[in-house]
Amino acid sequence: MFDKILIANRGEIALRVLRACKELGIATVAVHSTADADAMHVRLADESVCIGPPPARDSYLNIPSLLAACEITGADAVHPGYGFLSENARFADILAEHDIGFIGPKADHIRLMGDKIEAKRTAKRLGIPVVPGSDGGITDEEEAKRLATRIGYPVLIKAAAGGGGRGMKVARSEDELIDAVQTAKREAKAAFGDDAVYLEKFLDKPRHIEIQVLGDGCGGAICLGERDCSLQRRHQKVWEEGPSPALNEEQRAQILETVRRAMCELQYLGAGTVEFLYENGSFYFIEMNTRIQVEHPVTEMITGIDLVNEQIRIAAGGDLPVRQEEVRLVGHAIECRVNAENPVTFRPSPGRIDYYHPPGGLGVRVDSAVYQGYFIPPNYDSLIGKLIVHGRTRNECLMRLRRALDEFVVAGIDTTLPLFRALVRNSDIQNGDYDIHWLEHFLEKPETVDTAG
Ligand code: MV4
Repeated sequence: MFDKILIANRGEIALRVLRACKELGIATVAVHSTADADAMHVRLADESVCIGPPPARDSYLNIPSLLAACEITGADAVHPGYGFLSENARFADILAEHDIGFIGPKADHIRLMGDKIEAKRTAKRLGIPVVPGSDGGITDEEEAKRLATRIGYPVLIKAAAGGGGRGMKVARSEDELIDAVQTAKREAKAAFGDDAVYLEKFLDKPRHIEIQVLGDGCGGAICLGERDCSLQRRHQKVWEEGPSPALNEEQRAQILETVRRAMCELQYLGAGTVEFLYENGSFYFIEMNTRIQVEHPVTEMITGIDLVNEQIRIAAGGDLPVRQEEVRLVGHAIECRVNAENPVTFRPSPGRIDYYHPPGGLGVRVDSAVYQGYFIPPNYDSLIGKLIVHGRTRNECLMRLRRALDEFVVAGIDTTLPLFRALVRNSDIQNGDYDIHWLEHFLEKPETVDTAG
C-alpha cells in the first residue's frame, strides 16, 4: 500500500479523496493555489504545498510544480480527482518515470479513450453497441454524403479530440453536410489542434445512461450499476440518479454483462465509466471516461462500495472488492449538484458564505468543502457541494430529497438550490419521464424556479 498520497485537486473531490486516505491510514499531501490557501482540503491534510498562482494552468495543471511537491514531501502516489490532470496520459507517464504511482487507469487506456474515434472503434471491437456512423474518421466528402444518406438525416459531426459536447455540428440535410464537416474540422483544429472528425446518426430524444466499472487490470472487472445523467444544461450535469427510471431488470442485466465482458477483455484498471445514449430500448456507446466522476456517490449509495477507497487499493495492486455475483443494487439514490450560481441566469456567484447549514438525517449525504465564512474564489468551476440522498424506493428518495432541500441553507451567495426545489416537485421528474433535452425546455418556461426560498 502507498504511504503518502498527494491529492492533485481542490474543492469537494480533494476532501473526498482525503477521507478515503484517512480511512486507509495513508498520509496526505494537499496542494493549492494562492487563491485556495484557506480551503478545507488544505486544513485537513497532513501537509500542504502551495503550487502556484490562481489560474489553474499555473497551479493545478502545472506538472513541474506537482512533481516538485511530490519530491519535497516524499509522496509515493498521486490521486488526480476529476478534471485537471485526471485524463492526461502524459502526466500518468511522467509520474511512472519518477516512480510515483498514478491512482487511475493505465496511461495507454487514458490515451485510447481520449481519442473518441479510437474509443468507438475499440468499443465496437469489444462487442459494445455503438451509434451507427462512420467507421473511423471522415476523410472523403463524397463518402461522407453516401454514408449520411444511408444512415439517414439528421447526422452529427463530432471531433475525435472533443467529448462532453465540445466540437459537435448537426447536419439536417445533404445541403448542410459539407459545411458542417468543414466547420467542425476548422473548430476542432482551433480548439484541440486536431481536425479529425467522425459522423454519427443524430439521436432525437435519448437519455444519457452511464455504467460504473472497476477493473483489476489483469482481466477481472465488475459493473456497479448505472446512473441516469439526462438532466443537463449546456453539457453540465445537474441531477444524476441511479438506477435509471427508464430501465427494467432485464435491460440492465444485459448491458451490464456486455460492458463487464468488454472491460475484462480490455484489461481495464481502476474506476471508469462507459457512457451511452439510450433510445427506444437500445443502448448506443458514445464515450468512456477514465476517471472518478463527480456523480460517483450515486453508485456508492446503492452499492455500499467506496469507489475512491477501491481506486487506491487497486492502484496499489489490490484485488476487486467483490465478485460480480455479490454486487447488490439496493434502493435508489439522487445527486443534486449545488453550484454557486444564480438559479435563473446561471451567472457564477463567487463570494463569502455568510451562513451555512447543510441537511442531515438518514440517507442524506453532503459532499462539500465549504464552510461558514468561506470565500468562494472566482477562478474555478462553481460546484460548491453535492447533496446525495438515498431511499429504499425512488419515491422514498424523492420524499427525503424534498425534505433535505428544505433544510439546506446557504446564505451570502446565490446557489442552484431553488432549481432543485422546483425539480423535485415537478411531475415529469417524479415520474422519471425526461430525456437529455427536458431540462433546457423546462428552463425556457418563465417562472418555473421560485427564488424566494
Ligand atoms: C449525441 C447526441 C445525439 N446523437 N450523439 C453531447 C455530449 C457528448 N457526450 C455526446 N453528446 C450528444 N451526442 C448522437 N449520435 C446528443 C448529444 C447531446 C447530449 C448527450 C448527453 C447529455 C446531454 C446532451 C445534450 C445535448 C446533446
